[in-house]
Amino acid sequence: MWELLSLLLLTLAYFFWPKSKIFGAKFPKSLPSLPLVGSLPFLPRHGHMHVNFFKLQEKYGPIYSFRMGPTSTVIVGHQQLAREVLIKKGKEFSGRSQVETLSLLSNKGKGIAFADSGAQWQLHRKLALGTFSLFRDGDQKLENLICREVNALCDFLATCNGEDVDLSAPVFMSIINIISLICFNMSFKREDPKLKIMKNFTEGILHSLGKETLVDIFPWLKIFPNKTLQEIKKNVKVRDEVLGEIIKKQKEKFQSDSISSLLDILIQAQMNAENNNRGPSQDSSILSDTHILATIADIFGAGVETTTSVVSWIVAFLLHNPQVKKEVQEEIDQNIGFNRMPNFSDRTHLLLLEATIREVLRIRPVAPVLIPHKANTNCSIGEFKIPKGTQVIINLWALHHNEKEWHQPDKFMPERFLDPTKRQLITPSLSYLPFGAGPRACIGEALARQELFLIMASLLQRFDIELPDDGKLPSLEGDPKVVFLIDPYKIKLKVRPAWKEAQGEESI
Ligand code: STR
Repeated sequence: MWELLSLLLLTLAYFFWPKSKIFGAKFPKSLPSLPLVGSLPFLPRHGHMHVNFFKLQEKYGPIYSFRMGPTSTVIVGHQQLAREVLIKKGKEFSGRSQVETLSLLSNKGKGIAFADSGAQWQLHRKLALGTFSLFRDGDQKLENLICREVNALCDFLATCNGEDVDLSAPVFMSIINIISLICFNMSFKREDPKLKIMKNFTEGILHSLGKETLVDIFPWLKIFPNKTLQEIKKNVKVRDEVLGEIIKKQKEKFQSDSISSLLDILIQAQMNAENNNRGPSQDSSILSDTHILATIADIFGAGVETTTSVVSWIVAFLLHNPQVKKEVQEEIDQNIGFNRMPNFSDRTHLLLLEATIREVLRIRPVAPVLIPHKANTNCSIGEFKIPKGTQVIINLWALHHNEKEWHQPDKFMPERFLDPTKRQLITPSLSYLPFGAGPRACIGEALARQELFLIMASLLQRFDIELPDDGKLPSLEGDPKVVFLIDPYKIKLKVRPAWKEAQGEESI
């Protein structure tokens, strides 16, 4: 019986083994594949996916393909080809395929991050990008909002002086407040029970999304009960209730002459679309309340999870590299001192801190394979033909760890982003795209960079960051979900004597 089955599989494999010549002269070289299951049996099952894809480049080159169930996927692991996909042919490759888990999360492809390219995605992306112009100057200036929250964060952390703490929880609360101010023009008190609920559902979504789930490969499996899908559904339901309630409350307060948040912008667009002279316009069907909720949920999730995780990575790398930590602190002491808070223009002086942030984004990118793209039309990458509907994955990990571009890529070396005199920041290689690029580039890059800089500068100005009582260093291995998370760890924060002294002098 088994012999027969093996023989059958081998015969089938022979006929279905991708033969590039048959497939049309130039499709990227493919991993072996079997009928129905595709290349699944030939994909490494252990270790991190982005690392496995990177290793496969040794055998298959910088661009190759595999089949998963019914679709072909192309993996790109070189900066020149990646730039062609993301920037030069950004429009052609701006599609997203609808997989079951992401479809649950985005309410069938609504919102921005997981929406397929089209009028709805374009409009919501434009409105979300436009929101940042509300926070350019005046009372609502983004930098001031962030500084206020960071100051509150530091005040809170000072109450944990000398204790072992998991930094990510308090940081998460502050980042939620910043994103709430942008989305709703409101913030939460640290003890508000809603914050805990938000932390739970965001973490729940993130953890269930990253699990290896066959459902995304074989969509028809969804007819069987599936624990992961149940878990996502449960968390999405709580999320929609919590955000829905806030949206409802804020909507009642809406005044068209004072637009001050992403929600206001979305409501205004919705009203304009509905009150169009010629009756509801085309836009009104893509600006329903559920569309608004989906966009807010995207910005919320993206704004919170990413920055919180990067702060944890930076602190972990500083603990592993105490010399860098010391030098960054000296830089802060010399350029800012202890009598004022850091601001964003200090970025031109705190070069080692800025280089450290850039290096962490290189060595542990937030999204090591970005979010898969899809070809909207028949097009090409380099010399290869890519048929419409093909999934294209950019392996950012491969770009950031290319030995030809980066000297000792696995080593943490912030100084690679500085010129030899250490007086200027440099871009040492084009093989670096921590925020992606092109029409799908991260919307929150400017926000993230300000948050990371101001949080790290303020923390290091005020505290010494040390190992916890058990002396355990955080693991730098990481846990790649949709966001490349770091395993939870504890640290000890101690208010710096020099800072205390300066505060004392001030109050005299
Ligand atoms: C985090 C968990 C959550 O509650 C909602 C979202 C939706 C948007 C996602 C976000 C997630 C994870 C990080 C993403 C973001 C959109 C862009 C961002 C994937 C799943 C990145 O590309 C890093």
